[in-house]
Amino acid sequence: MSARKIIIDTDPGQDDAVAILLALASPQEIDLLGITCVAGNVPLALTQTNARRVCEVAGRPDVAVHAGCDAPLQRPLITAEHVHGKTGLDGPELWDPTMPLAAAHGVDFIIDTLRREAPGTVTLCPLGPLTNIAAAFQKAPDIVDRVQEIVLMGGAYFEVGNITPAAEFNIYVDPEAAAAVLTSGVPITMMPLDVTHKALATRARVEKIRALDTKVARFTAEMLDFFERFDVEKYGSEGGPLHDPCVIAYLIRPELFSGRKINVVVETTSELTLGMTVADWWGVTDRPANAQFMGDLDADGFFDLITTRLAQL
Ligand SMILES: [Ca+2]
Repeated sequence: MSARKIIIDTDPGQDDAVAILLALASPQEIDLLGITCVAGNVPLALTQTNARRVCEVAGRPDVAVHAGCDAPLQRPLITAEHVHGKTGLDGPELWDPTMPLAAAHGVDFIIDTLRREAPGTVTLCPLGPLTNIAAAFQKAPDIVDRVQEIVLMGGAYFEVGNITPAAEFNIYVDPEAAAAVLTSGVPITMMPLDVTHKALATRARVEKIRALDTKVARFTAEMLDFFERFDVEKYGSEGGPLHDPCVIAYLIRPELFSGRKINVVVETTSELTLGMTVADWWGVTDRPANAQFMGDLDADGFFDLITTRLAQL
């Protein structure tokens, strides 16, 4: 089997960083065509800088990192420095990246790539608000049918919200973009909080990564040391959830995950539940399924995969 071509669309973010590292460490399964950055966890100037830092840590300054949209489609940006720190990548000692930012706008890179590659051969992997993806579909409707699949981190149902009582952060920041993507007709797999909250970076799991004693492993462990503080205080869990790497792990080992093909609709008008992913888990409507909505994962298998792959960088 040849490696699957993907574009990672991201707002790093410590968990985004681990997702990028996992992709770069898995060339047999994943052909990373490029990275597009979006405003989300922190503003765009920081997310594109952080994405380049992550590529440099991995020894891959050749990866094309593009800056995309700096604000949601219709709303002011909401950020999450309270989770990720003021840089978005707090934890390790940071530096100014020397690899250049690619010239093209992230939205144009998505459009051009989908037009250039054979139809049905490029998977989009959004790890932040869905602004860039929705903007690309809006600007170039001809590319929608050419997408193989969208595998995204976002949404929540039984786990309810992490930015409001009803909504998960990525969907809440740009609900109009999320609604556009979910009604696009592209095959979609979602990693909601229901699954990512089971991917806990416990102390023992972080120490296993640190014990690899490589540059990438130390960088990752230091990020996770910082990242866990917020969630342990908030949820009393044993470690921070590694949300975004679920997307990449699914592409490598889908059997680690289980879920249902169901209908998912994004709330875009209610003040109370804005950005909620209304997931018809029990099939109580006759609305057609539009997403594979994940609910569970083999957390030990997931961390084994991350640890063995990071060892190869
Ligand atoms: Ca993210």
